[in-house]
Amino acid sequence: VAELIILSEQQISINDPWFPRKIADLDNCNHLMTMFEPDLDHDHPGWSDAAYRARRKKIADVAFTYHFGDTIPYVEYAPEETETWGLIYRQLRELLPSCACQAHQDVFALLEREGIYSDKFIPQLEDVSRFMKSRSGFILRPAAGLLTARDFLASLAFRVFQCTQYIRHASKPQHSPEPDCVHELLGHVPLLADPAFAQLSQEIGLASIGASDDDITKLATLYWFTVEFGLCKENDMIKAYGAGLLSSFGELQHALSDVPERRKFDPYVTAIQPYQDQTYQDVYFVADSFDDAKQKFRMYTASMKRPYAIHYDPYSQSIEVLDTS
Ligand code: NLE
Ligand code: FE2
Repeated sequence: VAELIILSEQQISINDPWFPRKIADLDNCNHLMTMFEPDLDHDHPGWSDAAYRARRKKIADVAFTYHFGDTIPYVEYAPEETETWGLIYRQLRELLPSCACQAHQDVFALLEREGIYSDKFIPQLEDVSRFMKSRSGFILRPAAGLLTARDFLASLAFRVFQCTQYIRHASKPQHSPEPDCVHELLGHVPLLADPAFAQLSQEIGLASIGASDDDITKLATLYWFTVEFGLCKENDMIKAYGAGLLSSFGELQHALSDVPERRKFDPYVTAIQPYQDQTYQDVYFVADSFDDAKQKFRMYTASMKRPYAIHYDPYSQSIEVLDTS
């Protein structure tokens, strides 16, 4: 892993950056950000819990041996893990009808009807991935934790969502600073299974391919304030479509309360807004509608500069560089 990280850093600093050309190349796009590792971060809720840390590592390690096309290994969750899941699930289930955007609610209901989601068990990534594939073409691949923005965004270009499989520490169910299976499954999956949202996600991914470090930072910031923490108007009410809100019953209520500041979504402003990732946000961006967010995002990515044009071929699941000379 260490070797890969160094190689990747050299590759992305040169003028003709390396990027995955075919979907199997995503096996090389699993570089982790180290900031939330419970072994390294004293503020992590699991810091003083050695058993939790060992468990999390065991589940996360699957990601390093996984290859594109493999069945995602099933995890046998312990009763206390399922209990944490159930507690969060029931809390969120109460809030979603009044707080979540319609597209999220529609797919969530379908997942329950098909018996894939329930408060009784943690869904297995392989089952969820199959469901998503049939709805929008998105698939999951296991990830060991928070990935670098470049690797994470690149996978979206191929309609692949890198997904953690371990669950947050039981002491802090209402909010986790890092992704975990609750966040991925309850926050991201319903919208990624929605064809229009899937299309937008892939476009964000394609915009990141071969982008400069500065553009990657801006795209990651935009992603943060939209896909993770975005709000949008629906029938004159403000609803959440950001996955970081839809997976945190603490922050979901905070975001829609009178406490935080809410500003109008404008990608050029939002892309440079500083943020922190330890606790609830104090500013959120509200789009006039879900479609408005998509339109504006598209305008922004279309105006990004890249020395060449790229094309995604869905039949071979590969990216072609078009000669623009
Ligand atoms: N704060 C979110 C949650 O508690 O589910 C996770 C955010 C990951 C970026
Ligand atoms: Fe996320």
